[in-house]
Amino acid sequence: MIPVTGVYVLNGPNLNLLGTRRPEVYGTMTLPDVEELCREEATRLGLDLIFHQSNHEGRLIDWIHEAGARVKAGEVIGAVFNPGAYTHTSIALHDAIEGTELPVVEVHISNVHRRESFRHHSYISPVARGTIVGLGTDGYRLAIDALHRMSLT
Ligand code: CA2
Repeated sequence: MIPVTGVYVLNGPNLNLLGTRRPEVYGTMTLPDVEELCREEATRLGLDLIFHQSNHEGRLIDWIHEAGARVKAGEVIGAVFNPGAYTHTSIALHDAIEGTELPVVEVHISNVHRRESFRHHSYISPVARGTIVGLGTDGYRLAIDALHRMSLT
């Protein structure tokens, strides 16, 4: 029997507003649309999708701990993570990823390097396996694919 394996997709603050305004920066897809595209990609790869969004740092940390424990149990391959503005502020999220050794691919819908200088630094990138920036919501699909490829090596 083939074991069931999952992938987490975690979204930070204000990403529930996707598709409601600022289409020139974030595109027109809503967060439910992003969940649907992630589910399609996960299903194509034979993975279960665990998709969450929270505006609360502690909730995101709890999911990172949960995902890290499930990677160690062989139940999931890692997490795609768009930490929103916590990218630029959160040592706690950095420590959670480092402490759990959770394989993370960091995703940003917009090209943060073409935006305000305060968006240029990420506390997440040093503890991520890789980062996808500025490719729109397609970045989520690419990140799931990248985690899947990493899990095969
Ligand atoms: O580009 C990204 O994915 C970001 O992680 C999005 C964050 C931003 O703080 C990061 O610097 C880059 C913001 C998410 C808020 O999304 C909104 C969507 C529609 C309207 C307002 C906010």
